[in-house]
Amino acid sequence: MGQNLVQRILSEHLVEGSLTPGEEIGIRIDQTLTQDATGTMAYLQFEAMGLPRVKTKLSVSYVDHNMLQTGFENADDHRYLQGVAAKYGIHFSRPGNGICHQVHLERFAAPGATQLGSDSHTPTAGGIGALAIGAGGLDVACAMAGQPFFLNTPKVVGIKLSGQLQPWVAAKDVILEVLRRLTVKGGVGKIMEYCGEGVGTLSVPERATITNMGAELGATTSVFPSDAATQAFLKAQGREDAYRELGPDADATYDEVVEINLSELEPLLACPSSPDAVKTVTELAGTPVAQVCVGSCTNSSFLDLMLVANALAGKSVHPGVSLTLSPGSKQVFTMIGRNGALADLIAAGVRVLESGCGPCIGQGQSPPSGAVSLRTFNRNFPGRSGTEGDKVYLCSPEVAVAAALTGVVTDPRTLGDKPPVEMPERFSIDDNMVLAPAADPASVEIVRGPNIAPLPLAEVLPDQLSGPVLLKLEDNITTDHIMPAGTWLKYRSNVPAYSQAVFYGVDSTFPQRAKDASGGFVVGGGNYGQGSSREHAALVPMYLGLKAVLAKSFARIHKANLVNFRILPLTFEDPADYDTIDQGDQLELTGLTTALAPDQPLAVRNVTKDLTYQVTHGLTDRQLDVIRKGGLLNAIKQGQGD
Ligand code: MIC
Ligand code: SF4
Repeated sequence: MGQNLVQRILSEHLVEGSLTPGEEIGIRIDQTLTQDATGTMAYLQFEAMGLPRVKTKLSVSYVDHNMLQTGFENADDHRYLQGVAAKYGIHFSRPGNGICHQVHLERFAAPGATQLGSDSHTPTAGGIGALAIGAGGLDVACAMAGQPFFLNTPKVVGIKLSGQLQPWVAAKDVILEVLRRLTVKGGVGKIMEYCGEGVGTLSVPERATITNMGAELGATTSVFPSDAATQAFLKAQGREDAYRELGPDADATYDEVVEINLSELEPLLACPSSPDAVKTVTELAGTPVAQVCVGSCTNSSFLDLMLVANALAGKSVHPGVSLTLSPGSKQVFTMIGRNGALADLIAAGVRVLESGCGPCIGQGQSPPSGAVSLRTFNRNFPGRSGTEGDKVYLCSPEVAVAAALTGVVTDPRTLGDKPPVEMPERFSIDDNMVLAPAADPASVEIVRGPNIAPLPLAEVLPDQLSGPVLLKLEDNITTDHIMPAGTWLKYRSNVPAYSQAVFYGVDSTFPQRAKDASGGFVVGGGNYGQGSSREHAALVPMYLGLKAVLAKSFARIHKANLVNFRILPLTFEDPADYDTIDQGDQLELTGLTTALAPDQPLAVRNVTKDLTYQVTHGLTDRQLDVIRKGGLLNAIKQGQGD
């Protein structure tokens, strides 16, 4: 039987296990990427492994998230990252060079390569035909150390595209349509492989918008074939050598198939506060808009910025709207500067920000209270913008610019002819902001400012875990709920300082209560830990004594992070048990030394209610070994697998 594209790339990189859905496999990782907000932890962990140099074909360290430098913290982090990169054989993309995923797509990503990144939007590179997966920083550190990346063999969903996008309908509408149909839980345990004759109508940056936001489905990753459009993009980047034609065999099959006719799509918006709360623009037309933000790793390509610039040329931003624009990379920023589009944007009244994540991760531009903000980003989780009760809608640059002109949600198809935007034959290429590793690593001194705090480690798993339920939560809790970013982002390298922020927007008494009780448990609903890859959502609660999370189900990356930091991820066998637990109940797990085995349920005693719950963990021998030894770093230090 023929292979689909995912099976082909996975089998080319398989080092452990077999490709049976649900079974754990280990794959070789060709490339890694980190960004500053997760990178400092990843490199502290890599350093703790004691290797002289990374073992990957290519590793890149980006600085794009923590850019504001309203204090010494971020600058300390940047300097630490630069030193580590030089010493250990990692390329360093300096602040100002752009958002990791956009730059990686432009300059490094390769069809058929495996890529692991400490950021959940790493799948952006699926737009070029790479199998690119987001993971916690420790897993990325392990990949840099040359170890396989372990995952459960995902099911492969074929998303069959036909037809062609109509004017003013965009790639963003494709992924919003997929989210509308499948929801934020719909991709868990799956990889989305785009196929069908509609694929050929989309350029690489458009494909990258779709694979980027596939993260919001909870999918392991998303991937497009590598074809003539891929070759043209690589050629325009001066990287034709990286081209490799890659697609599914003619008789390939998929575990599920979703069909989308591009011709039938219309402009869409994701409503507050979930990327799957999708409505048509027509349904929302006329809603007053106070802020529009263009940018983020989803929609800040040259094509996106040119569309906005051309639509605004000679016009003015509506007086009721503040319009910001963050170019995705130095490359696109330079190009719109040279071709005059930047002048059109500035003249129209756009607030041009530096090239980085910016407002997407709450680094400035919080919207006014109670007002609508339209963003071309990928996430609108509650409060992520920095404003409590925010009303953030996600949309294409087309819908964004229409609202910026009129002051209300507007169907861009009413704006007349869509201005033409051409893919350049040659992008502006200058990698002067990517520093190569040092030729003489021994001479590099790594500078650790006071914001780089020592790495906390868990202890060996005891036979018994007991304590109170510190918090009970509903479905779809995000890592933004668990470990907020925004103004707290600067403490990513400082776990004791960051620990004050655990569940801040949900219950700001959590850290103190956790400390007073010497730790305890959290109870969650379905899809617990969706969203970001930030391992801080496991590491920092571990620091406060979190022992286990009991939930109806978990998001993939967060579950792996919990294991890495020795927090048991437990799923109720009977979801109705969730209803019988309350905050404050005393829970107890005993006999763990013998009870912890693959496929063996555990019993959790609710001492307060005199009830016993059957829970499962679904962990493999390898993962249980990590838990027993007190987390992955301890396991590595003790020679895990020896
Ligand atoms: C995000 O979009 O939530 C982030 C910030 O890029 C995160 C990484 C982080 O928390 O540092 C992600 O997507 O993994
Ligand atoms: Fe940065 Fe936003 Fe992309 Fe995360 S989603 S990498 S914060 S631009």
